[in-house]
Amino acid sequence: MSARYHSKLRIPEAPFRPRENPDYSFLHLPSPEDVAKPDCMADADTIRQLAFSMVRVLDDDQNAKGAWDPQLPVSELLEGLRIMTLTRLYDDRLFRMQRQGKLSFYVKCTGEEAIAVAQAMALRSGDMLFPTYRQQGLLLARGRELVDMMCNCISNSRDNQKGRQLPSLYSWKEGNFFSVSGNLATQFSQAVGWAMASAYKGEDHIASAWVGEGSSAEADVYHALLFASAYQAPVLLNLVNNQWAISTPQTVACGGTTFAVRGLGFNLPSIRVDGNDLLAVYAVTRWAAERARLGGGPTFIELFTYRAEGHSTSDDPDAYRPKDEWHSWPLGDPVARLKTHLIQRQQWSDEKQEELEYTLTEELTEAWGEAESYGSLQDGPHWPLSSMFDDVFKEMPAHLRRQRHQMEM
Ligand SMILES: Cc1ncc(C[n+]2csc(CCOP(=O)(O)OP(=O)(O)O)c2C)c(N)n1
Repeated sequence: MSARYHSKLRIPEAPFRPRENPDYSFLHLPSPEDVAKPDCMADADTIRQLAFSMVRVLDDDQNAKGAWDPQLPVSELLEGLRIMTLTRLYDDRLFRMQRQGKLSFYVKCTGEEAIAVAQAMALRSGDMLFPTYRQQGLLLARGRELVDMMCNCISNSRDNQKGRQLPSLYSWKEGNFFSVSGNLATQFSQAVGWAMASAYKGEDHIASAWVGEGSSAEADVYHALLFASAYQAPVLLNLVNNQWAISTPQTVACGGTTFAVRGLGFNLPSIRVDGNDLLAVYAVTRWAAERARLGGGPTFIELFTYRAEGHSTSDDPDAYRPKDEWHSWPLGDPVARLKTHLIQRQQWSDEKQEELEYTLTEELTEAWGEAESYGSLQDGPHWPLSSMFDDVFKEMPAHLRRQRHQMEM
């Protein structure tokens, strides 16, 4: 036995734990002007640096700078702010309803609103979305009725999933929003398959999938990257790094570098972007969508953000991270940042934001009242139990017919 060799195990840790003072100054955040914007058909190998750096547009003072500025018209920025604000207020309302016993469960996306909203704005309505449970902003941006989303969460008679899904796991066929799966990471392979079919048929629709950084430890993600790369499928593969997978810090799934670099091993253009900057997320998504539509294949995108609240209504983040750590997050609050940007351009004001929040709150109150008119969690009406046998097989097999009959007896 040699005394000179000692293997060493690194135990991945969170940067800060409860009662510590979070200080994220160790993060390297380039200024928007430091990151070049390549042509969207650039060879993946020539733009490797984008996987290590970070695309930003809004600087620390919320001025738009640099080559990635998408130069969106003010009307679109205001619409982005409106939908992000609606997403936050919708989450707050449904969270409160859960605490009052009117929902069984809920997942907020607080702090991450810019991702879904900007990406929905940058994609076309015919593009197919394969989301996680934290992209409710996609639905709101695509115009899903609030009442329908709420009925989905209450599991009442108007729930389009007939009470079979956990609240927050939405599905909206007409909006090209694929059913959210409780089995994490399955959507990555599904999106690649859908995109391959779209290209095979010669269509110009592309697919976009999202996965959390924790779920990116699942092998499904790498099957998807391989197929996307081998077949050059027109798909956007978005990894949302919100720092936490319930109580597991991102260091466990990461391996000490950026998540974006994973795409490089598959020869995919791989870009890391400030996920709390609506302009930057929009610009990167447009770049990748344009590439996919022009036949340039997939792009792997790491959206760098922070999960501001608990994982879900079943979680207490104060048990594993400093209280209010979000306020120390150097990339700030996406809603406040866009609001400040627009105020500085004299296109918005605090008073207008207050007015907007008031109007949206009224809309939410009205929608909740209407949603409960289709049934409440406590009193129903709910879908009949026997309906669980429907929609599984085109023609119901004999053994299921027998089981349904037994249930109805
Ligand atoms: C295949 C699978 N493994 C584990 C779980 C349990 N689970 C649900 S959410 C979650 C954390 C996911 O974290 P992350 O992917 O980082 O996404 P986030 O919730 O932070 O958006 C886990 C482990 C699951 N639903 N499916």
